[in-house]
Amino acid sequence: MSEKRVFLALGSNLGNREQNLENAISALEREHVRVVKRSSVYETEPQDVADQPWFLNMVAECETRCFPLQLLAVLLRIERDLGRIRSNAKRRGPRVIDLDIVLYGNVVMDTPQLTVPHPRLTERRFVLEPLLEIEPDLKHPETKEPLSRFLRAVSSQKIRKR
Ligand code: PH2
Ligand code: MG
Ligand code: MG
Repeated sequence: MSEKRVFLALGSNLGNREQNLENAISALEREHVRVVKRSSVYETEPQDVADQPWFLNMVAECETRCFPLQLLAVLLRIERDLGRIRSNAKRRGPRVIDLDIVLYGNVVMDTPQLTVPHPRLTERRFVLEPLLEIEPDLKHPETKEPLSRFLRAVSSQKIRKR
């Protein structure tokens, strides 16, 4: 299989947040997920669950030969290796590291394990802004809408470049 271009969202709001992002990038490289571009790091207001520390978020453009579900398995393993403990009671709550597939080439898929593009991509400034910083002309693979169109609707979410 040829290399596929994927965009990953990275987030951390527990422990040494910068270090957690760096450790995740290094772990990706070790797993043959080659990071070709990285956005700035942004300090971002928590969404969904407001009562938790602010996040550091960034987006990485990567190349990989992994299929989507293989890539997901790699990301979940890295999260666990970096100390992430998953709990149903704390969904969308604080985490050492979160690694999400935002875009996988132009793939559109919806399975119980994985939905691509990320289902909340267009609602989240902390994903859209770093993503468009790396690749301003990206379009939604399903609707072909320019992703930049969604920025205005999320402009009240507080984020700032570090
Ligand atoms: N992740 C969540 C829930 N809320 N808020 C910010 N600012 N950044 C995140 O990465 C984040 C969030 C669940 O994945
Ligand atoms: Mg997430
Ligand atoms: Mg996740």
